[in-house]
Amino acid sequence: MKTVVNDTFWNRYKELVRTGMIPYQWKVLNDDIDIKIEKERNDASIPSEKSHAIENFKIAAGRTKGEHYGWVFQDSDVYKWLEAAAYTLKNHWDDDLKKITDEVVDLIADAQEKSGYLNTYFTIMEPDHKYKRLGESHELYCAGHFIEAAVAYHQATGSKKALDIAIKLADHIDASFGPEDGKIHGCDGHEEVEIGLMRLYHLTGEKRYLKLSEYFLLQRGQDPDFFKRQFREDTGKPAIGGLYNAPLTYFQIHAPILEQDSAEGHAVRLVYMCTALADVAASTGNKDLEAVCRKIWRNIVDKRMFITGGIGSTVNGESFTLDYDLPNDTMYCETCASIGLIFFARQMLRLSADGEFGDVMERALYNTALAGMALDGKHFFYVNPLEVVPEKSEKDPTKSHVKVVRPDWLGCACCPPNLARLIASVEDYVYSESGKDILVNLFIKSEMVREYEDGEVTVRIDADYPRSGKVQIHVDNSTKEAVRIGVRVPGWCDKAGGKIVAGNGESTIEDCAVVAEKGFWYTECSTGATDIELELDMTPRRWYASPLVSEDVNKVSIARGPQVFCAEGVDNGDNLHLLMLPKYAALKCSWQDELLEGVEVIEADGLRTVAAREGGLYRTTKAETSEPAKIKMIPYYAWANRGRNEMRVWLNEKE
Ligand code: FUB
Ligand code: ZN
Repeated sequence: MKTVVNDTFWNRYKELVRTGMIPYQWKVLNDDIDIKIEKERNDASIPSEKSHAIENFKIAAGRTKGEHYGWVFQDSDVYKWLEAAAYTLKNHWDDDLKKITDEVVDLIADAQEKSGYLNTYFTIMEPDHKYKRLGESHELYCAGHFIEAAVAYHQATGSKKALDIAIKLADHIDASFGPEDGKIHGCDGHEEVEIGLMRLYHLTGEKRYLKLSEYFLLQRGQDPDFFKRQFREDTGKPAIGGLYNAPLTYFQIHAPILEQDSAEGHAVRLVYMCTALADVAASTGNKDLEAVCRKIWRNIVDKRMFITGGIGSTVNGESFTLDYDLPNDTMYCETCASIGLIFFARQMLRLSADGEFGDVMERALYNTALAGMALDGKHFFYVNPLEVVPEKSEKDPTKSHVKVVRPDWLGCACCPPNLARLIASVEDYVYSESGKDILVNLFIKSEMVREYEDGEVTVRIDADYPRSGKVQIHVDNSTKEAVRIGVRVPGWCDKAGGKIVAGNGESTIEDCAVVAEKGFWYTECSTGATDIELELDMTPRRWYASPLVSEDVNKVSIARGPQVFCAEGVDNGDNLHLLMLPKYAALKCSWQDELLEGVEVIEADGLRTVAAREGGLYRTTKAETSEPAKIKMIPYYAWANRGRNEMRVWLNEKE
């Protein structure tokens, strides 16, 4: 499948990655820019003087002298950047960028040890402690990111340079880990290598990589004391303080993976684990692994996901907590966690064509993932709140992780380059294959070509989504047989219509020419051209949380299409908790070209509680009155682009 995106909304982002994020991040990784790097929360031990990521490679490569600086997983910032650059090159060749990426690959090659081992922290600081503290070391996590980058780089440039390093690294890992005697019987504290190995398997067809990925997954929970035992036995100095006190759930090792049925622990780790698990399940047909994916998926989507597609309810261990625990103002909702959820959803679509996977992918993409970055592409959130009062973030230590304005960069910079690689490869999420069927998952203006033995099928989406709900899909089938196109009908849309125009005439989408199955409308497209038109009702909708979410009782959230909206102080004044949106107030939409690079705005006649002057902090009577207030909302992803101010996704509702 080859897809090219040509979309108003996404082209702006892709251009931002190409012209803004990639050059900016390159400078940051080289410490070649005057910016303020913020600690992600009040914790003096967080390294935030500089990035030093490229310098670490230079030292490991023997080109310069010095000590490693930064998190033990600092290398992964470079790898994710390289992966984003590779996708960008694929879409938009650029000799200058190619030259830089080539140099980076050469540097990485020099930093790789003869054995194939690759990790600057351990090469520089603890050469005798490799693979000896896997609970914290992130060695395999970094390896996974490099392998992913190398595959992308090879696919974009045709060069084998990075791939050779990746194969050497993967083979070194394969020789070091596994069930055989003499190998380490363990896995990494942070899942990721499993994803990288699967990508290498898909590219090379080498089954060893698939087996190794599966081994690492199945190893989770088999020996729950493994990380602590390694730590007790190793004499090296801890690279991440306190990690060994984390509960087993943090690492998803509390139970053998086949017995896990809920989303536990560190949210990014969990979704990365599930991404690989679903990939292995889809690639091998292993129904037991698939069942685990489905159970964890259900738990996330039914009980542990914020309306914005954010996951992770607490800063403590950046983790899930319990069902229905979705606090709007202390949550974590790390950008990387939503990105990981998108990866997971994409793999689930390989397991079955169920529109819900596309729904969640879209929710996470258009809300939390994009909110992770400012509209200028140079400021980033790590944590994505649904409710913010700036003073509370500044003065309440339990909210120190909830930033109010996106920093230039973060001590732990996992999110910015993760976002760059996601946006740079967004075309990979638009369509997917389900047997012979082609699925349209996202409504991004694009063209996709899929080759068959006797011809090809081209699918062209014409849309201005999410601004408009009108989606036109043109299919050209040059093969001899009919091909089914499944178009996702979003779960958020209760009114969808459309029509199909094929060689044999026109029919409405309700006709029997279209089969509805699990959130997809299927059309048989015979040889020749077929036009499918989908009309999604973009009227803003009121959404309510399950009453079991205590935080959201009597509150309402507004969404238009896939976009969740929020109210900001700059439009509505302070004390957003005093605003009330009447249950039947009309929600008026208008497109505002000049605002926030062009956004839909939703306005409503609401009310604001006027606090009674009399009475102290506590009263026996409710003497408050209310006054009319215009409520103005913008899409959540665009919040915090107009300075420090309050923000709220869930508003009080007035019956
Ligand atoms: O541990 C590596 C990355 O740093 C994780 O994925 C993020 O959650 C952050 O903890
Ligand atoms: Zn992150």
